[in-house]
Amino acid sequence: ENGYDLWLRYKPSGNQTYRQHITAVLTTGSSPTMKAVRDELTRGLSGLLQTAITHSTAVNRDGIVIAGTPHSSPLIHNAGIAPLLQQAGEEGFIIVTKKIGDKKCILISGNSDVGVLYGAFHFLRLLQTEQPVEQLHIVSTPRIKLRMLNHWDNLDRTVERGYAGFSIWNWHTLPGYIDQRYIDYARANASIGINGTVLTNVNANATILTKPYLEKVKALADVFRPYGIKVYLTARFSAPVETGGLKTADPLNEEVRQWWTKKVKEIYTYIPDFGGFLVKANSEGQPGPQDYQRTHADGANMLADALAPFSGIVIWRAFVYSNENPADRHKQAYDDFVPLDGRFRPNVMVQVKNGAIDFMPREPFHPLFGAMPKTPLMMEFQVTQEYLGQGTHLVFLAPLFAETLQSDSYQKGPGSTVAKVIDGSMDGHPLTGIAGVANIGSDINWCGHPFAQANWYALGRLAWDHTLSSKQIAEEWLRMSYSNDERFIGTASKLMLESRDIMVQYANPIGLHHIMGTSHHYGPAPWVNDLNRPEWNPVYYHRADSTGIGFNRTATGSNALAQYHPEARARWENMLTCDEKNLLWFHHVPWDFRMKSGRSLWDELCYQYYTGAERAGKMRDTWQTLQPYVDRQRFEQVSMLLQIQHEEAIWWRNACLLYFQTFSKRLIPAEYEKPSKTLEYYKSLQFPFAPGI
Ligand code: BDP
Repeated sequence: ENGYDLWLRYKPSGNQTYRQHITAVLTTGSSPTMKAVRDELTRGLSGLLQTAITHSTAVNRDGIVIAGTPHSSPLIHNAGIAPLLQQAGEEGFIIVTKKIGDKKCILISGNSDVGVLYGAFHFLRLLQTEQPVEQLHIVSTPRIKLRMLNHWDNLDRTVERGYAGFSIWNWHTLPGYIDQRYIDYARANASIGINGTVLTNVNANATILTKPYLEKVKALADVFRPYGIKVYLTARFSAPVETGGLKTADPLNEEVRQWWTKKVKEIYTYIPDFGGFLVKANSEGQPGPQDYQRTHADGANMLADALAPFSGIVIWRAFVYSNENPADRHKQAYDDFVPLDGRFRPNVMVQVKNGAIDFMPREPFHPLFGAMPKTPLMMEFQVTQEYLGQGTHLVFLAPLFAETLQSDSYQKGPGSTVAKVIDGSMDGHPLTGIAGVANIGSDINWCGHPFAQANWYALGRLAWDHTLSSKQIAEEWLRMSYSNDERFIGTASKLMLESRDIMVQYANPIGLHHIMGTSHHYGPAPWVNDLNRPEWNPVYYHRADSTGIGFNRTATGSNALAQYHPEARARWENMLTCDEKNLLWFHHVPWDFRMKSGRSLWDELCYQYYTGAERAGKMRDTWQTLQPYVDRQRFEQVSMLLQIQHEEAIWWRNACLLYFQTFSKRLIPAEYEKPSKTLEYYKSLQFPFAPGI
């Protein structure tokens, strides 16, 4: 198997009872979405049940799967399910077993066609994961309104931080040529409830807003529409200058405002349900309103005004930092955005990365969550593993996503979780969203590493329902992507669930962060100290010296901790009681500091690095025991990648410990095998050199 089918493989089910319970399909309605429902049920059921699926027009036997809305189907309208449908809301679905006349049927319904589509995919998921279907009573409704992917795809088809080939958008052959991939992409997204996609990189190119490209974008939007997916674009703030011939992009300038108004109108002539713009402004060299002494709110509101007549929205990113804030990059987004709370138009969302630095393997939640009650904040996770082993390491991200979502901001008392900020329940926002920076590319298996598909899957499932456990998500994905064999599931899900912790241990233990290689961000380079801006250098973040290591973000240091609610920061502010997972994130800690384990900080650092690397080796060994359950191609791919991961875990361990040892002046405890190479050797490695052990 090459992985192209993702989690929609529809292999023959081991459950023999399904054929009794499912005898035919009856769909109503003729919209393109209902056609997609019919096609997917036919495809899924014929694969799973290994039988030709009968399409029925009347309820003339038991076991008919009836799919439709009460508007298109009198059968459903009269089935007595109105109260359930009310609970399902606009995009939700119900799946219930019901007698229609004297026939026992399975009803898949929703208030909209796309709700039915989500229901159909969920029903197929039940079968794919071998759940009982005799007596179904499911009502499901998304907790988050905008469930999005952000592609960082450039128009030349390179992908910023993409590790799975080139962009799947073939701008050259669009709009005339519709690649089957676009349709399968839409199916995969709809199967996990994703309903929005930003096609282009946040480091934006204004060309996407020109006519020839809008025609191409329209072609994609037309493919995605039946699957409930809206298209969004990144807007380069200086587009009026670059493609409009204006002298300025000042958001308060009348000509500029008119340019955007006209541009937005034009976009909607091509794409009547266009979602809106995602904007990175005044960040890492991108143009923005501050170039004209205007605020982020001025910039966002100008675009929001242009989009409002069409119900479009602006998603304005809070990922900002600049040289002018040398004390601590951690603080800038909060400092810039909190004063603007209440000053954004209702159709603006502010998109905040999960942590204040940058998609690190482990970050405390971003202090903006809960601190801007008047503004709907959208979560930005990174599905592509820029800082988590990129295309070669198996790291299942659901635990990372869940850790952030379950963090307590305390902003409205205990239980004010980040999830409640994001799902709008804390401050009563109707507009809510979760975005994931996509890991999708032109590789035959979409995501590069066979297990990276699980992170795309997890993003969608958590955006639909952030209360799902990482275990459930891992197991669903494994069952659908590999096997329902319990022996496989038990071992493989454990491997997935531990993988992120293991990665943190061998790369960024005890709260270390941003110590990776320059620009490519692959592998360790904690020694780098010569980059132009202080906050680009790893040494800025770990601050190792003869006395200790870590970034003092307490009141005696940068005081970034003050940006958290007092009860939230209580977990971290005292070095003696600080949650050790984040200790060096918040404190500069003496080398001989006594850790909870009884070890000194230096010994603990060694322990973590050695244990992490050893556990990475165990992941590889565990995978070998799963050979009987996995097809040859994917088994071999994962085997090779886990071998690389183990070698690179040792690379991380040795490079970091040898370097930090130059400050600690302490020995690596005798029980550990000594690094076989010198620090100079590790410093000399050039990407993409992957060292042997
Ligand atoms: C950083 C990436 C960079 C992105 C930036 C962003 O290295 O490529 O452009 O985030 O999110 O982590 O804008």
